[in-house]
Amino acid sequence: MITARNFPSLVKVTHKKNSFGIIFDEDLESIINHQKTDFTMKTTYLCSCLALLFLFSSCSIEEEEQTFDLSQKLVAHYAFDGNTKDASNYQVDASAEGATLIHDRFANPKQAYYFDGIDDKIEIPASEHINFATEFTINIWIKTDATHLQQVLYKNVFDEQEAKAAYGISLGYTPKDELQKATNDIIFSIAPYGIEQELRKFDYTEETWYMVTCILKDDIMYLYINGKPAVLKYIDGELATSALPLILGNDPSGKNPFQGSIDDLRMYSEAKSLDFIEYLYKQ
Ligand SMILES: [Ca+2]
Repeated sequence: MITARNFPSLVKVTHKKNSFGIIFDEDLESIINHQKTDFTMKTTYLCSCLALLFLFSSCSIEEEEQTFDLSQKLVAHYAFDGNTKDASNYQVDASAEGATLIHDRFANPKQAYYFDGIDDKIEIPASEHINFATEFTINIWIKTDATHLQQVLYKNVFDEQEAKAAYGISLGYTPKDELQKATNDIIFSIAPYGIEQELRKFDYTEETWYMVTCILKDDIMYLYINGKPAVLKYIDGELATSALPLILGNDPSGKNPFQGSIDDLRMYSEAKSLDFIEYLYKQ
């Protein structure tokens, strides 16, 4: 249920978690320090967002379970139930290169894909429907048994030399430290105008399934883990995506292979609500 408490005290910098596990880390502090000129505008905008959230909250039905149409604005859906077919209306089938079928989070055999952490990947052909510019929801289930840097999902920017994901999901390290150490981060990144922006949730547990939800809307990135809000961040700019395929399990360098299981990738051309994400988590 959305309440204003889901994203509390956004204009304050705090490292405490609330009951939903939200972390306001140095990213937010950095934004505040570096964007003083538009801070007032952002704060005003933020207040508007919170007011809207509260409004939606007060209008929601709290006692009854809501149901949602999971196909609404669905532009890609890889259920990985025995194959790499796209179950959305667009039918842009993917291809597995080395990745093999494995049991899913319900222990059903051959209902997800396993990546060996060496060279396995799945490629999704470039499609206009996943060339998001300003708004999307990406939902994916992952389980890993490693802590090193791993790329889960990567959609490249037009300029290949920049080698930054227009949007991506990765795991496991602190890239801005000279000494890269395992921090078991779940990382949602985008690169509007080639400037990399990241959201992180710390301390995933190995050999555990997680539902990771990444949303971009109105210049705000949102990261949800297991149907709960984890962290959000203001960014500026539109994404520029390329005609290159979307890669699962590595990045174009081939140097950051994912080791573990991936299942049920859904991509929506709109930002989904918290209620929707909670509903999806229960499926
Ligand atoms: Ca599956």
